[in-house]
Amino acid sequence: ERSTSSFSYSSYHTLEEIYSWMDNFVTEHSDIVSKIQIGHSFENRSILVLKFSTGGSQRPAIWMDTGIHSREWITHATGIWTAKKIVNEYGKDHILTNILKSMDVFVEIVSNPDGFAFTHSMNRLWRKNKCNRPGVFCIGVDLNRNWRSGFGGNGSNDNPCSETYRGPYPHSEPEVAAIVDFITAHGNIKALISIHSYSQMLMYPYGHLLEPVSNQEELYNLAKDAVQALYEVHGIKYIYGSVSTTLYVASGITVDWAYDSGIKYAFSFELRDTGRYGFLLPATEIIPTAQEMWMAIRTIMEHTLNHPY
Ligand code: PAY
Ligand code: ZN
Repeated sequence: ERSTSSFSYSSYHTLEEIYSWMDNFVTEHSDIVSKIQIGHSFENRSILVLKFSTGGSQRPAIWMDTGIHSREWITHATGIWTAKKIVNEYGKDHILTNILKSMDVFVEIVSNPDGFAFTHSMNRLWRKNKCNRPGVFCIGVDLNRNWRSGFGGNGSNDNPCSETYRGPYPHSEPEVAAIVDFITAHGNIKALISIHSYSQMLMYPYGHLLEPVSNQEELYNLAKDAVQALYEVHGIKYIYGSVSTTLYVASGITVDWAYDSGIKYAFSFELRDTGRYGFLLPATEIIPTAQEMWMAIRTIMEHTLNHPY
């Protein structure tokens, strides 16, 4: 592909297609988009982040990741559509325009490139990364159990053969360490949105504790507003609350680490559906899923802009 005009936003794509779309996208929108390599995966693939910025240096920023779990294909597709939406809406939508006048947005679309390649070549339902350590019989660490906050607690597993294997120690996986190092070095990330599927939920910390976080009332009200904005697009219902009380107890997850690192607006989405198709969501649902999620993340970004800290 030589340009993004021939790219189908309503289809699922391979890693190679996504990486070449990214190159074209950055070239075509070089005024506001650039590409940053933040690390390499276990199998040495590039880990890439799109940066949306209208200037400044180390502006307060919003982080979004999709595809931490490789089988959750709707999340990569939604990330791509959202990147395109950001460039389309800049200068048109007053809220997004205001956000980009004073903040940057980072989007990591393929957060687990090895796992994603494997879902195309060998096993469509692969969730973990592809790490392979001497003396360890099974392959892969769950990248949503490998973070320091609550590492090793309930809802994570120390058996390498488990789907929720936490890994040998916090941030042992290069895909997690790349994000941790990037966000820490940046030092000015104000909101983090981690996208998963499926279940139709919008959640905030904690996953590893049942106790409410200190700004839980604010997060609850913001989640409520975001879910309402989402509902108004296509009438799809998302439930919301903390991870531990809405879904289940899970330890070592991205949003808990973000929150404990000082990012007080930390959210995870579980996109469509509620289980009819699950991870195998038909491609016809990509655009509606992305359209409604856009209204929810726009709500979160606007609140972040209006509540500086
Ligand atoms: O969004 O971080 C979150 C919640 C925890 C997720 C996890 O277990 O890592 C929830 C699951 C996910 O998206 O990975 C839910 C899906 C349906 C699953 O695989 O069980
Ligand atoms: Zn997931």
